[in-house]
Amino acid sequence: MENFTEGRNHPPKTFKRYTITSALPYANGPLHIGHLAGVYIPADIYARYLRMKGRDVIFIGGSDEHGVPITIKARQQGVTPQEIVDKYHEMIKSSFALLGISFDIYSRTSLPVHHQIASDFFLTLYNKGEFIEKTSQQYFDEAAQQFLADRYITGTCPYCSYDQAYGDQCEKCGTSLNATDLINPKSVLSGQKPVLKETNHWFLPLDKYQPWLSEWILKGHKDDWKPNVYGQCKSWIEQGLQPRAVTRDLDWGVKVPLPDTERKVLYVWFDAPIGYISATKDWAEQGLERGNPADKEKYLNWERYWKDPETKLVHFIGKDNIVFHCIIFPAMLKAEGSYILPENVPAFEFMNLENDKISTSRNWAVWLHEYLKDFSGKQDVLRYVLTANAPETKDNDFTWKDFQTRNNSELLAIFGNFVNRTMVLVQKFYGGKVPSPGSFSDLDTKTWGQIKDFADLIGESLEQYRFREALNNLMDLARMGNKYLTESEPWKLIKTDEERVKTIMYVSLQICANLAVLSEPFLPFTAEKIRKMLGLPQYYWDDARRNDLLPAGQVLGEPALLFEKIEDAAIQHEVEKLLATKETNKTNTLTLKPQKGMISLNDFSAVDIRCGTILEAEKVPKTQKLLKLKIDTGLDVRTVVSGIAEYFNPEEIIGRRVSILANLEPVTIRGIESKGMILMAENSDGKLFFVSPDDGTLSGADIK
Ligand code: B3M
Ligand code: ZN
Repeated sequence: MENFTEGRNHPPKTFKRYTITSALPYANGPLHIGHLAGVYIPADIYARYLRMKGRDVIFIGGSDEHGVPITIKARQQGVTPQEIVDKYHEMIKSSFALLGISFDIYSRTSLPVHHQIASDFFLTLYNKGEFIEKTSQQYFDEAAQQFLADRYITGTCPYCSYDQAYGDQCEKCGTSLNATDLINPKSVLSGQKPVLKETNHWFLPLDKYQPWLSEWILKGHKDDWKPNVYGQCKSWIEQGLQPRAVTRDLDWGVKVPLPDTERKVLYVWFDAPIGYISATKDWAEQGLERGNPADKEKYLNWERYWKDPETKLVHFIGKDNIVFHCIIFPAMLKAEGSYILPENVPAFEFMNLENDKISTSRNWAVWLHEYLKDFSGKQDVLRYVLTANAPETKDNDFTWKDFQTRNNSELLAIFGNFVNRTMVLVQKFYGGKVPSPGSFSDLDTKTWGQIKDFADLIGESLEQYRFREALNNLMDLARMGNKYLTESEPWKLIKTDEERVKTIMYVSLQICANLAVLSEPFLPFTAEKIRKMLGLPQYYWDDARRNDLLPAGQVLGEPALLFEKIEDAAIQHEVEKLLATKETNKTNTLTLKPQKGMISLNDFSAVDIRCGTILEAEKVPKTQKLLKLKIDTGLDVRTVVSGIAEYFNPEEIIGRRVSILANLEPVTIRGIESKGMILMAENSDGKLFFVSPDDGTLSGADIK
């Protein structure tokens, strides 16, 4: 085991093992590229790299199956929360596997092992007197007979006036809120204004941990945590920390393990991070049952991954989760007393899509399961593009055009092209057998000398969580290979200097072998393809410090293409999908007008609305909007002038069923007497729709 430094002012620290966690996605929807770019791909690269360094690593993932996001989704779809989490857990888990995310365990928080561990954790803190119990007034929906936790309540943010802020957070300005801070609070369940009702909850007094957090983060991690992470923590701590409720009045979640707490559960942000611990136990239990017997000792001592100070704990998360992983969870671990703390929390910023924020509700996303269908076999292309363009230090943008360019002009033209040229030439010249090198030229010596620097170069970037830089360094190795081939021109020399060509091809093959080793964390599927072609074993990372991975005389497999060109048509297809989403969203967003004042039933019964049928329709000359309609109202056939010409062609609407306000006083429009009005529904963008009675109704039937 070797030492390495993280950050300038820290002494080199050696760790015996690594616990790498990645945020547990809510099992309430499929995964999209934002999740991947910001959390799972970097975490996977890091874990794969450390494993190749021969370190003892556990890489943890799992579904977050509690909390209001789940119950709201269940309600929207009219199914139980359990059905929601079952559906999405399976879907998420299998997409991760297909993308090659190499979790040691992908667990879920609805498992009994998690309920047990979370509940024990709560009890330990409770018994140590680490909580304060408080009675407070909380919003309650009388119609639904339910307290309104977190996202069950929306209203106007008191800080930025955003009118869709949640009861726990404003997603516009990022401020964390209490439901009682909201202006004009509204229940998501009934749409009504909720009432305040007394309830009691347990709070973790974060204020008590303020001095310690200040010391640990602001002094201890000033140099090794990313500036975006450190900055957020600093601002939280400087604002002053408040006690935070760790329980909720809800029916879905880990039950509060205390008497008389019937409809209370642990707050999802209390139980979810404990999910990392229970996932580790889940891993150990499964390992003992059907894992490698040689690892028995590791499984039995699974707690070392959480309690041994020689373990390095790293949380991969998106920036919206920083406070939970840097402040609240560490305070919980500290309060419990027997756990280690995260060494680093390399949070990423957000990935946007075609210049717009990714949004599940607006369906503005590239969904992983759809990508895997549309671009089957191209997992590494997505891994590559999302790493090359990772939102490491600022928000970034994914565009399909960039995706295509990076595939065609980088992966294919640089990486793939080099390996392919080498393989094809070796096949042609030597029937696929690695030649023995002759004496080295200056160019050979220089290239040979450079090959072995890449392992350390890329490794150092990865140890510092600089994934873009690391990937770029890897591509430099392929660039170097191309340059070497181009300058050496073996295809010309083969006619004049066969000995020299052997050396050139030998050196080129060694570069391919190094690429196979060093690309593994980033492009695991490609690395495996190259390994197969070259007949290489699974090397360790540091083997790539050697430049003679491939022995002379070894027989290679058939050359196969590593990457394919992505054609315009495939990109066009994706762009059109997004355009269609944009169109749907335009018509789907309705700005609601407030309800009008009350009328009596008497007022309403004065209104005579009938079912009618359009018999004739023609444009009113010299107007844009008006159609002259002949309507069969059942009572008579009459003329109505209607302002719908922008949305309907006269020919198309003949025979349409309509609702007509029959007893409206006639008016003369453009010299035509119009008797009545056709009822239309109007979207926010002014688009009109007929209010059509069912086909079974007869013209003249009353609408009341
Ligand atoms: N499920 C929130 C999120 O997906 C949450 C992460 C939990 S990590 C312990 O952003
Ligand atoms: Zn706000």
